[in-house]
Amino acid sequence: MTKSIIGIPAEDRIVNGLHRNSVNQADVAAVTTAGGVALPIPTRNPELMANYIALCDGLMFPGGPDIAPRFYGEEPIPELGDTDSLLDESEIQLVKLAVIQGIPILGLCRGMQIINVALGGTVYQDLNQQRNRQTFQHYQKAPMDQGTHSVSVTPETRLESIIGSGDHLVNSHHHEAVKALASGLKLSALAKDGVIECMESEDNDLILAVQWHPEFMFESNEQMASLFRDFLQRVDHHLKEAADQNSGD
Ligand SMILES: [Mn+2]
Repeated sequence: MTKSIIGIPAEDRIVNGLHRNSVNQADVAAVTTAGGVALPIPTRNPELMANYIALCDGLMFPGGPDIAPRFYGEEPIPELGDTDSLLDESEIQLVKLAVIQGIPILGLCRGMQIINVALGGTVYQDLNQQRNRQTFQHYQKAPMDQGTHSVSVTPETRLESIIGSGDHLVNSHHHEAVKALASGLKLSALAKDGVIECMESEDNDLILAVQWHPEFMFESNEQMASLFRDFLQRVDHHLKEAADQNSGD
């Protein structure tokens, strides 16, 4: 049976002195367990993203380095971590193309932030430095397959239909976070300190993104696994719609 192809932008990592296009196996395993196949997308050539996206049925934006603040109109503060403009530019291109082409998106951690920036939103460069209210620990010291802080799911959201209402325990490995949501996106979960932990499309099923890392929890946590199954269902739904449109011509 044909399987949906999920593009995953690859980070540039230097291993033994060589640049490698790197994708975490946890991201690949999350996609394949949910029934798709994973396609790493090299990110050194942002101008080629239209060519790569033509090979993909869906896009998953993974965790990774900080985002260069120039992409949302700010100067870097001292607390900003590693950034890579080519990764940023490539992912921003992919998000914009996906929205135009109606290709479903799942964002994880940095992935959520870059989706928001691509669509005109902003992020905190450093939660502890830039947020003028109590901020809980979002860079956990616990193992990544264990949840450490809770998130409250917003009623009547797609997230609620996937993982259920109320509070859920999630892992957390970020010092940046979404600040102002881009237009077209709505809030779907908050941490108890008010940090935005999930966002989704306002008017369709194209975008869902979480600030945590379900790819490190899905093997032992059914709700986290269901985030990836829902993503593959959104991809299937889009493919069926596109096929119906073509056969109607
Ligand atoms: Mn968090």
